[in-house]
Amino acid sequence: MPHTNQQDHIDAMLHETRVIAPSEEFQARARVTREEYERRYRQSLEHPDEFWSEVAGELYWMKRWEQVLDWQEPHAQWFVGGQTNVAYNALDRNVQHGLGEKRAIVWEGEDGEVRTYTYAELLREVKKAANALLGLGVQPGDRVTLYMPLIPEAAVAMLACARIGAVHSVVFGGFSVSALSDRINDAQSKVLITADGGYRRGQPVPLKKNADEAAQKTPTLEKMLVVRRVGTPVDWQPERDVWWHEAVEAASGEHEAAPLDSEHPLFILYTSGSTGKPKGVQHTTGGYMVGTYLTTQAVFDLRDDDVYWCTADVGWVTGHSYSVYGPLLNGATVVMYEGAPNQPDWGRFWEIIQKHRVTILYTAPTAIRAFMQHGDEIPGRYDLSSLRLLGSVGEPINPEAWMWYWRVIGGGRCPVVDTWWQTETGSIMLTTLPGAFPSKPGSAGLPMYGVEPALMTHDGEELGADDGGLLVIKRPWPSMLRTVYGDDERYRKSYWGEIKGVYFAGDGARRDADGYYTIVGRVDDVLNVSGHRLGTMEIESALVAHPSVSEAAVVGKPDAVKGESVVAFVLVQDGYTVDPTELRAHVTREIGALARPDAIIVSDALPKTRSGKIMRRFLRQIAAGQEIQGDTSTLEDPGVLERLAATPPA
Ligand code: 6R9
Repeated sequence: MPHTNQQDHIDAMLHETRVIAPSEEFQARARVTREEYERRYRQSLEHPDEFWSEVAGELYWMKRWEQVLDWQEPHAQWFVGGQTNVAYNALDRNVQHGLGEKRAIVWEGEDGEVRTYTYAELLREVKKAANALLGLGVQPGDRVTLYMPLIPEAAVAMLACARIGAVHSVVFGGFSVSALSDRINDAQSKVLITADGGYRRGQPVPLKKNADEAAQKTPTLEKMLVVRRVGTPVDWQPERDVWWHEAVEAASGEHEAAPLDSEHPLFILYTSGSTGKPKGVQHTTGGYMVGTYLTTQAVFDLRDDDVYWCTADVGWVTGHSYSVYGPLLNGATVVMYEGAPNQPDWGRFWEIIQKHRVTILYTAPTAIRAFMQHGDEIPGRYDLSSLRLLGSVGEPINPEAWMWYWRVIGGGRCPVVDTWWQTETGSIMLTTLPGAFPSKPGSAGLPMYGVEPALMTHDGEELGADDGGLLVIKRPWPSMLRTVYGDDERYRKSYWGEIKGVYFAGDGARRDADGYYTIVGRVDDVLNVSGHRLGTMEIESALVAHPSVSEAAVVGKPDAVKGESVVAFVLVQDGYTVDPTELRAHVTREIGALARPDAIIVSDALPKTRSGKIMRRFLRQIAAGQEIQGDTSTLEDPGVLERLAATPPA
């Protein structure tokens, strides 16, 4: 079994035997029955061309593909020769099918403001925004960085890019100035779309101010398009800055979606890996569209009258695939909420569900555990009877949180779909289709159509049922990443080079006799803090960039709410003292508050092998307050472990 940071979760899972079947009523109406899944799953593996042609054929193509898949490992091209446009399929196509008056986005600001866009209105906004971008000189293939709050303009901006063939790169609004400028520079973006600010826990976050600072270090950036959201004063560079409302208002409402090659890049999204700087995961048009369209429909059992709410910010892949593209491609009504779950109090989500009659809720285990900590009484005050399906994503969900979600939020009536996937996979890979199969709390479940998973050793030896191993995917799928932007070598090495001939996910998993997969966590140096991916290396680099730190090692510590918390071991630079408060502020400046260490342990040495490799395994044990286990004889100075264990964290 690979090591993971989530021993408690594994222990809980090993003893978990509960099976929760969907109600008769849910099963009777389910979009996908067990027979249907089994038939289509088999078809997707045995006759993939036929299967994927059927699915892609439900969408509109300006030119039909000539070949479904061209696989030159590790490079895939899907729907080769086809031309389409994701924004056209999400908007124009739905309007043509009579959904013009249907609500596309129901948005609620943290301050309580509500705005609604029908499909026809959203289409008009996107056409205008597309023209505004063209007016700023954006060409097909150009990169446009978005640094925005979760407001409708964020979705409009993404769709406008997709409409003209510009490649969006969304940077989460919680990231720092330097994280933003690094990502703009890596993508060589020409335009940055931002806002004066966005609300988070009642306070406006100064996005434009951060963007201005970042822009001092980004030579490729020509224009900044700024949405007025909070109305705070901002600095203005008239030759560079353009107000969104002025440019979009003035732009024409006529625009024909560009026919784009199926493999035309759609977006880049940066995510953390085990080494080096964040990777620009690149997705393309046709395959991503087909993957998100199909999975949203099947996994969420989507129907015409659903009110669908995925709580993810567009700064993460879940916000791309399941707050914007997947549901809009299916003509769904999407709820969007700008702010924090506890603003003004822990009832906010339930109030939104009650108010907008939400039927499908998709959120992260970290949020569920935080709600759980505040008791059953708060959700009990709201009418949650509109809900019919719940989803979970981002990290392993512990069985207790699963049961609470199912019982307290779902009233024991709503199936819970636990969905495993990654920035790199583009769409959901493993889940328990609601209505088709019973759920096993804590276990993601079965592969989606076209997904062929396996468990392997590092040497590529395939393991049987109930053996824990490395999770791999044995064949390409349409919404898979195509490369790491600007670094194809890294793409080859990280994903298709770890184990020969298969996609290496970086997660450890087990499989039971029914074929259900249970994810036990990352097997590399990637942390999952509140469902957000962070590389230990990234945080270490930020720490050693501070003058008081000469060396740093970062590990995760199991956390009841966040899944993992960040623990930093630091060595002091001669002549300095470490000020933990200042160091935390420094990491916040370098990366963002999400990477701030919860505990800092200042030491005179780190446990290293004679060859100088830091033994993080021991640091994890110390961080968790456990007894040291394992062979310490390879350490240069085994005594360091005792000293570290005796040092109180700051
Ligand atoms: C979609 C998303 C990917 C990593 C992944 C895994 C963890 C995501 C999970 C899950 C267990 C689930 N993960 N969903 N672990 N059960 N249902 O979160 O993408 O931010 O790239 O993170 O998150 O470790 O490898 P991303």
